[in-house]
Amino acid sequence: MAYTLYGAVLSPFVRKCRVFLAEKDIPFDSVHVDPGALPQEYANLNPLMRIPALEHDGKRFADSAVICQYVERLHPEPALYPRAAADYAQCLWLEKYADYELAPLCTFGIFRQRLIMPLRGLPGDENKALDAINKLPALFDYLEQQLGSNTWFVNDQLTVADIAITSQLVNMQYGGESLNAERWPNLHAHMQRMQQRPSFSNALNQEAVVISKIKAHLNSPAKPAPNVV
Ligand SMILES: N[C@@H](CCC(=O)N[C@@H](CS)C(=O)NCC(=O)O)C(=O)O
Repeated sequence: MAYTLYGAVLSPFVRKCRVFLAEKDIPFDSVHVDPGALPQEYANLNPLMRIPALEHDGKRFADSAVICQYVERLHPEPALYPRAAADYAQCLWLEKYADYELAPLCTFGIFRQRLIMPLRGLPGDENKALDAINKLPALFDYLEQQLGSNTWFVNDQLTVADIAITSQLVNMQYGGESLNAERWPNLHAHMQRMQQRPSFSNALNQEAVVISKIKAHLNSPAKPAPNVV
């Protein structure tokens, strides 16, 4: 039975699910929904009116973390959650850290204020972006220390935590900020490693088209705004 993922390609939570499914080599249909203009019926998929949502086998699920866990149960290999209890908990913790600590800064603080608000013809709040930029180093210090010289964050195996963290950092980059490789060398190398995987690079290639249309529109509003954010 096919999977249908509802969302917009530049959402870090949608990207997390797309990369997760790609890592497991699971085909899925994408249905574009604009998080800024969700139709009322979308409440049947997610009463909180947020993306992503998943439809599979007549069932509907909301929230990227729930979606990834559901898919993992049905397709346990390759495992994207560690088996051992402590590693599993650490993986969930870092995924949560990405979704609830990085996201308000990288995505809602920087990306949304600098790209999405202007795209919608609204003024972005640059003070909010600057506040996020001031707060992020403490979070990067923590992640740098958690990663150490390991390849992946938990048990040196690729997990949903790696995908979730890089997904948020990508939105920060779209907002014009980059991770300082000298200050956070391990985290920077991890981000490069993650982005070079086919699962991630395919997603980013698809997104690059949208990003360049947004930039073209913001530089010259006569050019059409993409409707796929
Ligand atoms: N915890 C949720 C967060 C989802 C989320 O906040 N999505 C944003 C887009 S990046 C959204 O739908 N925002 C619409 C809104 O809040 O009105 C998840 O992991 O799926």
